[in-house]
Amino acid sequence: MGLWRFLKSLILINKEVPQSRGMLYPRESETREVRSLDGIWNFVRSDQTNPTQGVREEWYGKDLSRSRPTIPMPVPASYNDITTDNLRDHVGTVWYDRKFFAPRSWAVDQRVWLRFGSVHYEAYVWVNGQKVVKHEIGHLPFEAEVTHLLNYGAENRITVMCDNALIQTTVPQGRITELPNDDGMTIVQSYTFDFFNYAGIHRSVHLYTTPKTFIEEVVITTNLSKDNVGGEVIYSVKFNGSAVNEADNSLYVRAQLYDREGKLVANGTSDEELCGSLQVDNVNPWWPYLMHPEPGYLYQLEVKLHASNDDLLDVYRLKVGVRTLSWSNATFQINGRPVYFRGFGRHEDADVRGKGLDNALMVRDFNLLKWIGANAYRTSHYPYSEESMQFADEHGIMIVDECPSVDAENYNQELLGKHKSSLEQLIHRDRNHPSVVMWSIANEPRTREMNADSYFQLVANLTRSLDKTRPITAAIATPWTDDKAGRFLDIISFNRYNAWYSNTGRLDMVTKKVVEEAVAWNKHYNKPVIMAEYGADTLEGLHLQPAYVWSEEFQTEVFARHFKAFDILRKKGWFIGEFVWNFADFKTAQSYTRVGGNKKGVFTRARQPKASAHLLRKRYFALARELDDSSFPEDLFTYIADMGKVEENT
Ligand code: BDP
Repeated sequence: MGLWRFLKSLILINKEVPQSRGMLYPRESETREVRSLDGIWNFVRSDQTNPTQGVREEWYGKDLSRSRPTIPMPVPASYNDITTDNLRDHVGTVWYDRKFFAPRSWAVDQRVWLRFGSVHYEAYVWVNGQKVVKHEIGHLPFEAEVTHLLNYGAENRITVMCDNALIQTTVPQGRITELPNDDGMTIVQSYTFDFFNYAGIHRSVHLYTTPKTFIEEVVITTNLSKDNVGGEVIYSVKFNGSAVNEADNSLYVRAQLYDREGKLVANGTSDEELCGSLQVDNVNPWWPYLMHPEPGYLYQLEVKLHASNDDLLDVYRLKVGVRTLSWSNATFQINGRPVYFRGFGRHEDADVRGKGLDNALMVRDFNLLKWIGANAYRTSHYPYSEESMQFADEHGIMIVDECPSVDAENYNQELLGKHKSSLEQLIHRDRNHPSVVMWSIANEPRTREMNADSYFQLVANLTRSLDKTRPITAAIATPWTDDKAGRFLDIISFNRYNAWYSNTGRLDMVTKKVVEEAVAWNKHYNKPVIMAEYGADTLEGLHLQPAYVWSEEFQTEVFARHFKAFDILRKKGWFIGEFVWNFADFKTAQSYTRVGGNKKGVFTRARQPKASAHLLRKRYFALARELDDSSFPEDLFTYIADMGKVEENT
């Protein structure tokens, strides 16, 4: 590296990131129609050694099947585990297409939008052969207006090229290398993060209509009076399009708030900036699961955009939870009450469909979260589906919302730009969810490396500038002695695998180490501390007594040793949460440390409990009873004997 390039690599400059626009979750209303394009699409994989061939040969100009033989591919789903050949390990571009009709009625006086919930990692989209949109970074939605490209009352074609290649300037990072194999040379994708790089059209594809002048954005914040009796919903709306007549610049918004029973509880008219606030008497605040008998209380906000002559232009409805968050150097509070997080790190991962949205799995997972008494999870290590965020709102599950940066290293200007952009897009998408209580700006970044301090200062500054209502964390594994990022966070989260990656098998080397490390983090930064990951790989059905690594007994014991540490730490006042790694077993890249994937799940990949799940359930409900006065589920303890006498005497 020349001297100049070396010096340049030392300096990271704060550059603006592009601002997201629109992207409200597609919802029907009296002014909007929504159509799903989910289903079976046609699919072609490119030649790995010639990934841009399809673009050069303009495959998007006609049906894919006229350029290459196609195979059927479900949307939404990862494409990797659908076929029986090695599509799983394909590196580079793949193509999808399908046809759809645009009804004649859509031709008049409206706009049509094409929206993707997420495509991993990079997507190029054409409609009827015309380029529509390009989007980089998986797990985040993107959309474009296609009004001018559609044939109304006729058939249309949508074509998507998706590229899964990860390099040193993508988020997350990876490396592509060319290696000799038995047939010559082959392209290999490698990455350091510990989950399979599933790819494809992962979430739903929608067409939706809006009026010509429409509600483009709604931003909500909420307040509560000290006694939690009075609530306030503050809204700010942006519209797009010209007012009905050119001279008419004075659009306004009517906002109406309905409770769960559909009763109107507040309404008002916006100011000229389309902002306003609604006061709610005897409010039902949004509470986390088990912190209140009625958790996840949501109101419905109806936003109506009017022209100055009172004509109704557009209507959009969204759910609103009224709650406040506050934090200090020792606590995190919701509605003025301290929160202790009992939760999980998770993955969007399942057999066959990989990271594809699956409503059945999502509902099962929430049933399990509630069964086990958890009140939170981190969207490790990327944004989860919008549908799951809505579900968390409704069920009172708190979310630590993580951007897709995992194992960040070799900090450089381009990476910084994309990392910041991923947070900008995430905050834009999730800012209205009451369930989102914290932003996680990275998982296990290499924070001892050169430039980690200026890099994370810039990432944290951007996050704070976009949302001051939520604290910032990052899950750090670098020892506190070497870490350069913690000082930019509000809450310290650390990941550590005592008795697993360090001192393997030594159950007697857990409790003290966890206590010592948490205390050290707190002393060093004077901030609240969460243990964001701990755990042990466990092969379901493997029983070994005394406990031995990989057995169900071992996982259970590892948990118990951590619980002891957490209880010592809770007394110190600044230790605010425990997150098990992981909710369920999940797929990883192939490695000799992974038997069919990462097996640190408390549930199997098929979402059945391991022995540790029953122990964890007892702890989480015990904590809920101690801290939030909730009651035990009837089946929490298995009957063993008539304990009446024993209980009476204690
Ligand atoms: C942590 C990572 C997580 C891994 C876990 C493990 O944050 O993604 O899956 O270790 O190795 O370091 O199980």
